[in-house]
Amino acid sequence: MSVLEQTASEKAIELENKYGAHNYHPLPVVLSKGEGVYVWDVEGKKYYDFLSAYSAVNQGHCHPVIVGAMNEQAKTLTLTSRAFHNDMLGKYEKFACEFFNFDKLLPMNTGAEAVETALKICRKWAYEKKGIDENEAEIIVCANNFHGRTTTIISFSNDEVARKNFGPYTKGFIKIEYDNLEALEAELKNNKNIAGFLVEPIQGEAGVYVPSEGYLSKAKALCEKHNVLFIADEVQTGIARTGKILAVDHENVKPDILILGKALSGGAYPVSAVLANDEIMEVIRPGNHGSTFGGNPVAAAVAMAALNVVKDENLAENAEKLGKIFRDELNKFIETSNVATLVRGKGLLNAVVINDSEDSDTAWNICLKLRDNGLLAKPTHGNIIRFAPPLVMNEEQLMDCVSIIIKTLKDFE
Ligand code: IF1
Repeated sequence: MSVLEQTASEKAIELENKYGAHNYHPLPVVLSKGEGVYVWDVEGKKYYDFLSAYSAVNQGHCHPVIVGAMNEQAKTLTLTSRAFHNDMLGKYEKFACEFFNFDKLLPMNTGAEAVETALKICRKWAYEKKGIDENEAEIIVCANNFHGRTTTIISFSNDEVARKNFGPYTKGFIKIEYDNLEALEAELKNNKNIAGFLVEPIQGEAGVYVPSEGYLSKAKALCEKHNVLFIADEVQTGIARTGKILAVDHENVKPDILILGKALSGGAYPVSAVLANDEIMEVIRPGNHGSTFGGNPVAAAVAMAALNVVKDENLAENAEKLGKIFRDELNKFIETSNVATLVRGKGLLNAVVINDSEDSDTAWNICLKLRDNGLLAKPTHGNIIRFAPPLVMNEEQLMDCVSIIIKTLKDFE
C-alpha cells in the first residue's frame, strides 16, 4: 500500500515495526489521547480502556490532580539524584509510610526494580539478621509467577518465552505450587536457608488466579513461625485495584516487605517503592543500593497526588462495588454461554476464561472484535481475557461495557 493511502494508524504501526524492537505483539490500535476511562485512537475513535495499562492507570487517564502535580514539580525541580537531598523526598516517604503503615520506604522506578530491591533486602536480612550462611539464602516463589523481566526475575519464571536463551540464570530460588500451603510448609520445615517467600496476592499474568480464602494469612503465619520474610508483590494488585487499598488487606495480612509500582503514580510517571519496618530496612546502608531517578521530586509529587486521588475518590470502595456487578452480570451470561466458561477476580481485576484451547486465537479474535465495538482488552495467556478498567468508572459506564462484552462474546457462540 502506498504511503499516500496509509491511514494514520498504519503509518504509526509501520514506524514501530521498522524502528522498534519487536518485543511486543500489541493489539492493532494506535492511541493518541486518554481521559478517565476513555482512550481515543489516531483516527479519533473512542474506546473504553479495559486494561488500564495492566493496572497502572487505576485513577483514570491523565487525572487532572496527578497531571497538575507533575506539571508543577516539573517546572520547579525534576531531578537532584540522591547525591544531595531535596525538599520532596522526605515528605513523600513520610506520606507513603503513613499511608501503608510501614517505618521506611526505598524509592525506585519500575516494578521489576522494586522486586529486585526486595530480593536484595531479603537476602541481606537473611545473612545479617537470621544468620544464614553467606550465598546460601533461598527465596521461595510460586509457579506461574510474574514479577518482571530482569535476568534474576526470569530466572525463577516458568514462562519459557520470557526466560529461554537469557541464561545463565540466578540461583537461590525454590518454586512451589501457588495456593498450596502444604508445599510451602514442607519447604519451610525442611530447609534452614529459606530467607523469604515472594508471592502475588492474586496471580495477574497467570490469568487472574485468586487463591483460596485464608491462603495469604496462613502463608504469612507459616513464614512467621519459620522466621522467613513474607514479601507481597502488589505491583498489579495494589493501589485499590482489588477492592481494598492492598490485596493483602482482604485477609488483614501485613507483609514484611511490600512491593508497589504501576498505579502508585496513576500511570503518569515510573514510580515504584519497597516498604518495610526498621528491623528489616536497616540492613540497607549507604552504598548498598540506589538508582539515579529513584525518589526524584517529580516521582514524589506524582505519587502523593496519585495516592490522594485513591482516598479522595474512594477508588477501593468503587472497585469493590463495580467488580461485584461485573462478575454477577458475566456469570448470568455464562450460565447460557458456550464461549465463556467462567469469570474470576476481585474488585476490578477480573478475567473471563474462553471455551477454547490455550493455543487457540479465539481470545485474540474476541479482543479484536471488542476493539471494533469500542472496548480495549487483551488476552493474558491463550484463552483468558483480562478485564481491568480504571477504578474511576461509574456504574452506567460499567453496564455499557458489560453489554459491549456480552454482545461481542455472543458473536463467537
Ligand atoms: C510486560 C505481564 C502484567 C507485575 C507484577 C512486577 C511487575 C509486573 C505483579 C514488573 C509487571 C506488566 C509488565 C508488562 C505487562 C504487565 C504484565 F503481562 F507482563 F505480566 F501486568 F501482568 N510485578 N507487569 O504485573 O513491573 O517492571 O513492568 O514496571 O513486561 O509485558 P514493571
